Amino acid sequence: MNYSTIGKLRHDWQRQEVEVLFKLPFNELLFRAQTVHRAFFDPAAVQVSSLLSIKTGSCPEDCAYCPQSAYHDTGLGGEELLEVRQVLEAAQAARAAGVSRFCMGAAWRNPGDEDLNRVEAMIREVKALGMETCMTLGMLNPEQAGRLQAAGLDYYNHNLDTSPEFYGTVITTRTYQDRLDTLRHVRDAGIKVCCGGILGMGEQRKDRIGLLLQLANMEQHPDSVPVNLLVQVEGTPLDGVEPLDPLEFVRCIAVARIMMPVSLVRLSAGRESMSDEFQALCFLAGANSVFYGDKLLTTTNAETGGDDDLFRRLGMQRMEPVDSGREATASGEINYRGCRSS
Ligand code: SAM
Ligand code: DTB
Ligand code: SF4
Repeated sequence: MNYSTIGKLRHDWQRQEVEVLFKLPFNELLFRAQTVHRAFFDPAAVQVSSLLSIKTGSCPEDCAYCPQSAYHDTGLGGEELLEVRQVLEAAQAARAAGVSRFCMGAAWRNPGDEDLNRVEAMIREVKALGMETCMTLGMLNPEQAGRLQAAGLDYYNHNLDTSPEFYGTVITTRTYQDRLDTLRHVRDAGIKVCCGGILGMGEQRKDRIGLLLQLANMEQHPDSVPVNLLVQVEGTPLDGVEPLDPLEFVRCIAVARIMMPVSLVRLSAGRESMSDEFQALCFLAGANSVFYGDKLLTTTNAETGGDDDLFRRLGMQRMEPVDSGREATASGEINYRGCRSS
């Protein structure tokens, strides 16, 4: 790696150079990722988000990993969209637990225009608590993205999930291009993009590289990159798939950090099955965000008591919202707000 390139955002990554990164000796790869990480972030700071499922189950999509798909019998019933008051109560509890960003997810293919009225109220109420807001509601058209932006939404989560080549074996009811289109509408509306994927679905390294290339070669890197480790759920087609080697997962985090130096890289679903040492390696590789709270959307998360203990033992502190802000100019120079800039 040419260290003089640290500080430049690149959008022209070639498959071959990413393969070279993956093949580096583990210690060399982690050293490089650490070097990049420290150029832009305090390595002891971790951004903390929490999740709430605002509309659970009976989803019309067939995502093979997901317990909420109506195609799979996972014992989850379909629920109605929560009331604003219920969402507010959950957000207040998260704020009291020191969470800075509140993420709300709905098991929809896309939101209906009527649903958005209530969703907009949720955004306003949660923002009024002084928290950052994130929504993941499925596909959006440009008008819907504009409405969410006007309501004050900070982030929209919409994952590419895997490489374009592997995608068709996981989801058939919506295309890769549909996802790219939604991401474009979100970006054009001026909402920050949260976009990542899932590892451990039986994909090969070339697919993990394919996903990272898609993310890092976007015109603007996603502001936040959730890296999920598949949570295997009984009744889903991916239950029982060969688990991913933890060191390969750590390599992916390191390569994501190198390719997207100023993005928050979130250690997302799957932490419950990871040892403390596995998670510590992920933080060393450049992960600097987690979902905190006893529940993800429908499955259990790592326990908060264990997380508090882990952060204390690792000497990590929670990042203030301002620390995750950054501005990259057209020339690729970065003006970093709140975090270390050299
Ligand atoms: N329905 C919306 C959509 O798919 O865009 C939003 C909610 S969906 C549950 C959000 C993301 O959660 C998915 O894109 C996927 O990456 C992740 N996810 C779902 N089930 C998972 C699982 N079992 N393990 C890991 N990640 C999962
Ligand atoms: C993301 O990438 N991971 C989160 C969030 N975005 C919405 C969801 C994880 C879901 C895990 C399975 C469940 O709890 O239902
Ligand atoms: Fe539905 Fe989202 Fe689950 Fe796919 S990932 S089945 S779209 S809730």
